[in-house]
Amino acid sequence: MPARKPIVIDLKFERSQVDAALANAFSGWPVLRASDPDVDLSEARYAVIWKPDQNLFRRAPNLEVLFSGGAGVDHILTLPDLPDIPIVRFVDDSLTTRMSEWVVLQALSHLRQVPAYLKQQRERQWRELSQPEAKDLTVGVMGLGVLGQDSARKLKIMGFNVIGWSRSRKAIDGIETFDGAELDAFLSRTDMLVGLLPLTPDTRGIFDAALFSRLRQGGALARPVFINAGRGGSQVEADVVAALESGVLGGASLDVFEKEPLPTDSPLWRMENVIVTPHAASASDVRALFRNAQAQIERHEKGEPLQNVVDRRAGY
Ligand code: NDP
Ligand code: OXD
Repeated sequence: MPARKPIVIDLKFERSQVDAALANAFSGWPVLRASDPDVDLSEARYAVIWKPDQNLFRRAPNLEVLFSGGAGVDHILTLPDLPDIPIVRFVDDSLTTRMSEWVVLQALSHLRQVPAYLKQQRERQWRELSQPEAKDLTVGVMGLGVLGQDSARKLKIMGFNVIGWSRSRKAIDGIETFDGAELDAFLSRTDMLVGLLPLTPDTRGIFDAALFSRLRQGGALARPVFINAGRGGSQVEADVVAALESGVLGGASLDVFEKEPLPTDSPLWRMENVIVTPHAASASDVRALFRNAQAQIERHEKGEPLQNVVDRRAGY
């Protein structure tokens, strides 16, 4: 068997998590830690990375494949000195399932007025609020990739009327879909907007005042709700705040932000109809990440094609 090529790990995840996962990963493969400044990375052929050090590619000039520590690759595509080699996204059932849990949780929270009931609870107020059924609302999912499609299906199971929008039209049972050119038609039908888009030059700032003003007003919740777990760079936060203040939006759930952590002086922290989570909708399971990378490395070594390779021109 040919000698196994070194794999370098540069993941800005919690160290104990990475250590625990590494203890049982990549059996038989030499693993190097980029966090050790003295280790020689010149022989490394594979890298598993999430927000790596700026000098990684200078230290490891002979890489053949990069594995993203997450589904999103915007943090990789903007790295200086990025080598022209395949980049593999992280696609994993558990990541997908947990994202759908978060999306369904947020949709139901707004449907069932959870922020308003929590406020009433703190004020010891016993008052029933109007609560439409899921079927009375249309949830529009922007981004029908691995995560968007699973979320759309699970929203549908909960009874929502679900529609979806993506660059190229998708065929999904029971879900009406729109392509990139049909954004207006999609938005005008949407009462709850779910963002599961990657951050690319085309999607940067896409969730802005102009877009919010095209969402359907007067639906079962009276005003549209914005739910975003894609990337914060896709939303114009000043416009989100203004739309919530003016009533163009009736509520929001945000997991991602233009700047993370969300600055303590952001008005979003204090808005009663806003649910903030700290980029935690669906964290990568490091053990699954390593299993996935090893399986793909073994495919690559056998001359089989890599899976989930990023299209650099499209940016995701
Ligand atoms: P995919 O690459 O599988 O899907 C991306 C989807 O977005 C595709 O449907 C694609 O269209 C669509 N899209 C991309 N650009 C455009 C555009 N300009 N106009 C219209 N549609 C567009 O990604 P995933 O579903 O796996 O992940 C989506 C994103 O979720 C990640 O990039 C990441 O940013 C985020 N994420 C967030 C997490 C969190 O915890 N908050 C966790 C994991 C991921 P098409 O189908 O035509 O290619
Ligand atoms: C991802 C993320 O892209 O966690 O996987 O944001």
